[in-house]
Amino acid sequence: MSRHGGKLLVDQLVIHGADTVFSVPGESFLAVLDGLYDSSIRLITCRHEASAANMADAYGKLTGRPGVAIVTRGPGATQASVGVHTAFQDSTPLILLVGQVASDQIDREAFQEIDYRRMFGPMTKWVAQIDRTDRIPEYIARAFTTACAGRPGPVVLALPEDMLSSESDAADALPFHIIQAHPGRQQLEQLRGLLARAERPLAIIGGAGWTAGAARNIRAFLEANALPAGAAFRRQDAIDNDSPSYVGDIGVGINPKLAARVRESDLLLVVGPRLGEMTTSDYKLIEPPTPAQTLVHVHAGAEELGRVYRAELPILSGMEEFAAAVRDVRVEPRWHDWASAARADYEEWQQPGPTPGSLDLGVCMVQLRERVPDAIVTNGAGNFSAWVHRFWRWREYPTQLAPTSGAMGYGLPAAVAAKALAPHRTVICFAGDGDFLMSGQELATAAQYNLPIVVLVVNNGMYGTIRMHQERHYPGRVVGTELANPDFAAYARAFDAHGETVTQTSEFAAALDRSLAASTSALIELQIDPDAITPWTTLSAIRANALT
Ligand SMILES: Cc1ncc(C[n+]2csc(CCOP(=O)(O)OP(=O)(O)O)c2C)c(N)n1
Ligand SMILES: [Mg+2]
Repeated sequence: MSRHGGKLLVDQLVIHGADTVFSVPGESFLAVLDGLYDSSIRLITCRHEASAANMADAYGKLTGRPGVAIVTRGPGATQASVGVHTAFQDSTPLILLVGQVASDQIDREAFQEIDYRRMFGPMTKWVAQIDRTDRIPEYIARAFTTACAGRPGPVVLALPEDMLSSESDAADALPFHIIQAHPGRQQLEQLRGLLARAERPLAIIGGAGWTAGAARNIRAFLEANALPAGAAFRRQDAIDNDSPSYVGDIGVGINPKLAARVRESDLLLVVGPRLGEMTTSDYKLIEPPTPAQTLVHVHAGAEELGRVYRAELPILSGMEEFAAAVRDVRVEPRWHDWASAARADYEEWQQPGPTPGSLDLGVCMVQLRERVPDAIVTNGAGNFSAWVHRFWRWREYPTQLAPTSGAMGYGLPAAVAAKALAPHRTVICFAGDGDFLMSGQELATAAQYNLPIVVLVVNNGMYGTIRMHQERHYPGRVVGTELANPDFAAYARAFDAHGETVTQTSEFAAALDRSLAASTSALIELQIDPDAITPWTTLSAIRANALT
């Protein structure tokens, strides 16, 4: 059977299980679009390539299978690169397909030409160019395999135009397999021995590669052994936050009492996270290269084990494989008091405290939790997300879509992708006023594909995170961080969405109910006091502190 390269490529995507593709079209890959024309794949056309790539990242986080984005040459690829970087830092399986100039023009700096190997090299697991139509099945199969094997991550494939339009009678590939290691029996025995000798053990759960089943298994193991467990930065859904074992997030804005417990613990059982800068409070919470605590580090990528931290017991394993194996490991816990005190600290930490201004975000979060406890929650970057990390409760995997890379503009496209994949779930996107306008135009995509989401824009009139750092390091010298904002509710209405503006805590619940009842997307602008810079301190206190 002879097919053009675009059709051959789309057929391979279908074989490997892709059901949705995110794109901004380009004349460089017309043959792929033609292949999509009568395929089973749903094509979601976005308003910006960053969003297409971020949607593909969200797809990868939600399904554990590569999200696929297709973008055009130079301008498309450069715009999409933020999503590739996020997928790399977040260990998300992602495949970015990029148009490339025709092979007889290559290396002339032809129109929009880039050498993708050089451009994407440091932020992908693999980047290649498919030069022969008949090798498309081989390259696409390898892309899926590589994106998911071990530590997941992004793959970029460049597609020269003439390679796509040429015909080939190449045969299809077989569906790919997800390749993960299992923990050895001896390692589990060693783990049991280390736990049995511990007095103040603490687990840190996070990283990529979790599934709902793995989350249940790890919870069963933690609860059966009365083990307290924190969540790594923006990985708060791998353990049910209602579990008596869950003790809070170990990331930016960590509960100081939890930070003290990490330091005091004598055994750290780290399952999944890399132990990056955000989870280790700039590598100060846990000492590199040899932590004070006995470290058991379970990770899916061999190259991550021993990269920064020397573990007493490194275990190379996928999360599903480890969680299934550890589920029945039992020790006699000697740390009931330690564990219940850690949980009590968390419960206390989740109570909103006093905050400046008439709108208390902490109280809004609690009301939101009561109304839509099972929502999928997304966010980008900014101080507003500290309220999400602290006050939301994730109860099920996967329900958190947030960039550990700290990329602004992630939340809205992630929410659109989540709604496309889980149309019956409530999807809530948190954004800052700065964060939101980096991808606000995707409200058009939500409208076009009838994917109603609820966006909460926390408006403090500034790039608050940077202002906070400014006040800390150069107090009173405010520059480059102020924002003059549009009327966000009116902006939403321009996209046929429901728009609300809330300035008082007491107005929030009703505005939320109206938004949840809307048949379209909805946006609630939450105007907060700019002094309320985090849930635990104020801008004025930071400045005063810096001046003394
Ligand atoms: C794409 C990108 N650009 C810049 C930054 C640096 N940055 C981090 S947080 C932030 C401010 C976010 O402002 P906003 O969304 O209004 O949230 P706030 O901190 O005010 O709550 C900036 C500029 C970033 N993380 N990502
Ligand atoms: Mg702001």
